[in-house]
Amino acid sequence: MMAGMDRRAVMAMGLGMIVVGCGGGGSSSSGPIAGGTPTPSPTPSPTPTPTPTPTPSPTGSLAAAAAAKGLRFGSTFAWASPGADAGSFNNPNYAALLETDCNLLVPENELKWEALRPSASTFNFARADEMVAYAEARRMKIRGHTLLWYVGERFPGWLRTYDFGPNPRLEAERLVRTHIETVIRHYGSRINDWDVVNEAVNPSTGTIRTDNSLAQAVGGDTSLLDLAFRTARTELPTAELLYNDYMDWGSTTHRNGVLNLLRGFRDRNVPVDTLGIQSHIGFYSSGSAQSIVDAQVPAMRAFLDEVVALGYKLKITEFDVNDRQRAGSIAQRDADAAVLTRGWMDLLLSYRQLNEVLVWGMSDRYSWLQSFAGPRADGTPLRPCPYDANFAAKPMRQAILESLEAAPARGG
Ligand code: 9MR
Repeated sequence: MMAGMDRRAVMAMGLGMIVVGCGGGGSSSSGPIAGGTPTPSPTPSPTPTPTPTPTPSPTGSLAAAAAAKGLRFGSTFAWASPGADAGSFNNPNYAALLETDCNLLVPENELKWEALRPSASTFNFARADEMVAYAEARRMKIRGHTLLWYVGERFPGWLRTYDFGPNPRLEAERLVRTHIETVIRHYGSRINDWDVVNEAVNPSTGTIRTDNSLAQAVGGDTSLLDLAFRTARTELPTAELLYNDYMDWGSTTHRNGVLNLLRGFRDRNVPVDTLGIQSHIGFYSSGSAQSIVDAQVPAMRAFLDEVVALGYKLKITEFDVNDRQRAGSIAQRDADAAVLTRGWMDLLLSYRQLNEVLVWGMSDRYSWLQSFAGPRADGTPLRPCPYDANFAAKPMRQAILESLEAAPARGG
């Protein structure tokens, strides 16, 4: 089986079946959802605050290295109450990583419909507000994720079974417009960078997803996506508006589908500025890490060339490396992951249209991948992030640093 097939299957499965973020990620505000059946969020039992571990001083700062090239570097973080063991600003170990390396943060779950909108008519911003305030107090930029995640399993329960009434199209438009206006008006230009639409393309077919209640209410066309971007632009004329998806390496059908969507946005004059490249890369075939990079880069480069030719900017929005299927010692896995990281970053950073690099978590301890699709065969935890589960810098962090240092400067 092709590497890309493996990956598509894994991602489609994961996003369609069970995605349970670990630590603060999934458990803080959006619970697991299995096969479209709403299940209540598990309430995590309180865990003691980890004893602060002396973290080996990493070289430099990723944010500083990025800034030297006119870029930003950042990470996701999650809401958790003080004392909880989570990838949160309330966890001093985790906050130290954010404050060392990031000048850009994105809430992992707390700005999603599932977290913000407990019912059609109510909104709850409490957790997201705390996170935005934390970032602002440290002069970090915050980006918003996401105003419309077009995957039914990711809708709040009420929306999955919603009665759209006699005119479903009008009601779907009203729900989406109300959501975007309410959220954007709440933050105003404090959040001026939004993943407006997330994952609207079916990776297996390359066509727009039709298997969610909103899509069905409008008959499966792209009108709600266009409406989402137009509403966001009206509310925030200067914002950077993204279409965000995981058409990463090995997924030709998905990439072609995203290209079609991006062309359609241009044809219809839909205000989309940037393609968010999630970058959940990993080991989906065997061979040396460098041979995996070499096999994947040409197709990804051809894709990116087409995206920028359409006038889009780029961001890496959710980088991590899935090493679930990679055999070997921990040292070898880390070295291999660093090779993948360097190959991916070098390719993406070679595009001056790319202005931000975000990882989907700083520490292995809280990565969503720890609970995604089961454990590794050898029972060891995955190592997808720049820092290990004890907050020590890994070769991946060094690879990101070196790639930022080697990147061409933007804006010159
Ligand atoms: O990491 C997130 C995890 O904690 C949540 O449970 C899950 C569902 O809300 O979403 C995860 O983040 C996803 C992101 O929002 C969109 N791209 C894929 C990410 C990993 O599934």
